Amino acid sequence: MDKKLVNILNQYDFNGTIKEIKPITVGHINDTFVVEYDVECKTEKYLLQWINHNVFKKPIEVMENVVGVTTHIKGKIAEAGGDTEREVLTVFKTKAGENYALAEDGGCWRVYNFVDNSYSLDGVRSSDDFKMAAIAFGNFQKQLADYPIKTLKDTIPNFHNTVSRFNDFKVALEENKSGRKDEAKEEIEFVLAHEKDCSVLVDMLNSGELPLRVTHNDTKLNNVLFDKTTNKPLCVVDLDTVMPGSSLYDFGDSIRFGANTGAEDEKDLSKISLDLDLFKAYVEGYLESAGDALTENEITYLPFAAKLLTFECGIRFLGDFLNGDVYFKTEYPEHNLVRARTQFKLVSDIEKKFSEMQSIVNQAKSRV
Ligand code: GN1
Ligand code: MG
Repeated sequence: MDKKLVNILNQYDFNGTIKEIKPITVGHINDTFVVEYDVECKTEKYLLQWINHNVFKKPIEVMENVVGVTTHIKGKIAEAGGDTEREVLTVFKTKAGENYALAEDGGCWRVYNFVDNSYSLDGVRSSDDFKMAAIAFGNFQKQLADYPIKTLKDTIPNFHNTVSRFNDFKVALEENKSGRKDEAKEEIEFVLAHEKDCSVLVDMLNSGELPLRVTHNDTKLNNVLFDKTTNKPLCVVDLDTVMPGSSLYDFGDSIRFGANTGAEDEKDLSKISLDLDLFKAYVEGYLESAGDALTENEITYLPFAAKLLTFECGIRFLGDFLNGDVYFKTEYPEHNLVRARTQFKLVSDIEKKFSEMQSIVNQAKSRV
């Protein structure tokens, strides 16, 4: 067993003896392990995670946000008579009373409860799944509507500020650290031709035309846990990027990932498109759960947000390809370029279907 991991776990007072520490692949940033303890005749499981400090420069502030938010949500679940063990994550404290454990190399680790009898989806099985994910994220936003937003730390400043993302991209292009910019000529052109889109939501947030809200900021479908028995959503996970933002960020990122007919890293671009039925299912679920709390602009700009968040993710992937794959985990050298291509193909398809998307939103809105 890895001595470093055992030393981290020894900072907690969990019962029993460690039976196994299994790495699992979730997400492109942190390292995650499922830990099994033998406790008398039973096995108890925990989720151990390293917070990638190259991405989260202040992991302790990330943990302050996560604990604040999960504690707040737990209160709401208790009020509603729900299951506070399964409908929200729990962060365990170390023997020293901290929400994180530091490894000898300075790395910051945390332990969550392992939500048993649950699963996540990398792709939807039906539009019902996607509608349920929309309800889960809509509820998440509602549960945090009265969270003291000023106490949240901006753990990755300008995370969804697309103007600043665009500027970062231009720096990556100029520096061309990987020397690979000629491999991505078409994609670079695509990015530069879309500059004017970048400031739309940022400007509206700055002028107050869009309200600042507590947002999740990483609303991929696989960040919703479903219950194995009921197949209903249980809870929203991956709370590292909870920060002040626009509700449109969460909506757009959900569509980017979940309403794509192909995977985020599909090489065959003919498989990439926006599934309008899935878009409709998500819009309906989202407006059903959060619609009454949203402003007119937050509804009107839903189709645009789907396009913008997809574009933003594409420029982040392409920027990382140019920088030499220093941010996202990759499995092969062109992985980030492949990911960027899927995002830009999806943006183009959204542009073609934009008026249909607007009609879907208008229809769903009239029912709120
Ligand atoms: C990263 O690690 P993961 O997969 O949850 C990234 C998101 C991107 C996503 C693209 C902190 O999320 O912003 O949308 O990859 N998270 C961070 O799949 O940058
Ligand atoms: Mg994440």
